Amino acid sequence: MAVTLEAVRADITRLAVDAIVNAANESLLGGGGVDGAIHRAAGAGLLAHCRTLGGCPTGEARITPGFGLPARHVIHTVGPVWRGGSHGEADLLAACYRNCLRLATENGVKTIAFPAISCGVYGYPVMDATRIAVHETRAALRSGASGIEPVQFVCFGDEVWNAYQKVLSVPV
Ligand code: AR6
Repeated sequence: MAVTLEAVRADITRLAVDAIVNAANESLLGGGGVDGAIHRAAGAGLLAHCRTLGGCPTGEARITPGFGLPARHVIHTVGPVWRGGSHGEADLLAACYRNCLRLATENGVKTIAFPAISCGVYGYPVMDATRIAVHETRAALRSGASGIEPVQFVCFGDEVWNAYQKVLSVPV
């Protein structure tokens, strides 16, 4: 059975789902964009916990509690910085989605929300990133065994929203 993928316009820090995904950097110690918003909303406990993790390489993911957030968990992943496309960016971005969904499954997460990883400061072309997000998510959850349902793609701004409208409307 195909998993439901939804594009939503929201501030990810407000969503009461089992897990929200953070587009972090390798330090896991916070930053700007969605990372800054998540740390501000979660409170100091999240940063203290992240300090114990020793960072996270690009393409991988780590899970923490949500602390002051409505979400129970935060899954932190580090997207690639866009450097023209010939530096393994697509494989690394795909690995982010796969590793987040693997951690979600291992931790009993049933509802999850992703931001547009790498589409802000890291400069990934939005349409390409959106195709990867949707393709990898469908592939990872195809068997239905994870029980994850639904997956929300949180769109902050018109460019990301329009890209998800286009990509999700293509029949599979
Ligand atoms: N809710 C949902 N999406 C958001 C929110 C929010 N509250 N705020 C921003 N976005 P970015 P990256 C969108 O730059 O490109 C940080 O400094 C934003 O509009 O947050 O992966 C980290 O520490 C964009 O579409 O992440 C890293 O150093 C998307 O989230 C670096 O930025 C991702 O934009 C990571 O860069």
